[in-house]
Amino acid sequence: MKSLKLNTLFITLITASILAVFGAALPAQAQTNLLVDGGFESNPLGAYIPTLNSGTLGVWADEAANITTGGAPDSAGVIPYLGSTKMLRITGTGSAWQTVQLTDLSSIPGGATAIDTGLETYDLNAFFTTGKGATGTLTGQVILSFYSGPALTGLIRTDNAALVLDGDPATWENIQKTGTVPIGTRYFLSQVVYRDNTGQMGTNAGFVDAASLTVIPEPSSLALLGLGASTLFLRRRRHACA
Ligand SMILES: [Ca+2]
Ligand SMILES: [Ca+2]
Repeated sequence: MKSLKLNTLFITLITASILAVFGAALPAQAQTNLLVDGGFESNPLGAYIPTLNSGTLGVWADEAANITTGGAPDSAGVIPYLGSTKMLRITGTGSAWQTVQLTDLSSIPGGATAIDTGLETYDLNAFFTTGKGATGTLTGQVILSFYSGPALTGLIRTDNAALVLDGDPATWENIQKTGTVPIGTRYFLSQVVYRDNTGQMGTNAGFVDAASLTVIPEPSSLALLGLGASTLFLRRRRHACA
């Protein structure tokens, strides 16, 4: 029994060492976007969906937001950052509006295991721009909340990053937040938020495109590295026994 515990400890240490050395070096282009329709190309928005609702799983839930291909006066000069047809337009009569999406890690093979190593980091990313004719101070924001339970229960932590936009509809500003994923996380709530300082955004519409949430190392990479460490260990054991 003692030997088994030592073996497990040894494998864990080797896996952790390999991850520490190679985990951060995984190429960015290999990462999978955990957000469904991060480019707002196909998701049929248009109706308000309560934002703090577990029904947002794998789908964007909008608060005063809709997808547009143009046509509205404020979308003139705004070319989608990603794709050719659609982007998210945020407008309304309040001071801050958003769309949110919930990601269930149990739907990702090995997702929970990877996070509970304590070595996983995230990258939440989106591009924002103001609409034509927007006035005042206009801000974009990305927010990521970590939950241990379903239906937004067990909040562990919330991270966010914000940027004052440049007021030019023709340019997209990138807002990015990175950090560690807390151990015990089972659900991510990703939010993209647009706000102004007037309290009434009607003519101050903003646009969001190319939202992505990625984690490093990916669960599949972790599983492969863990398998490699185990194989290495077993080979060493065989040599030692021979
Ligand atoms: Ca798009
Ligand atoms: Ca801009």
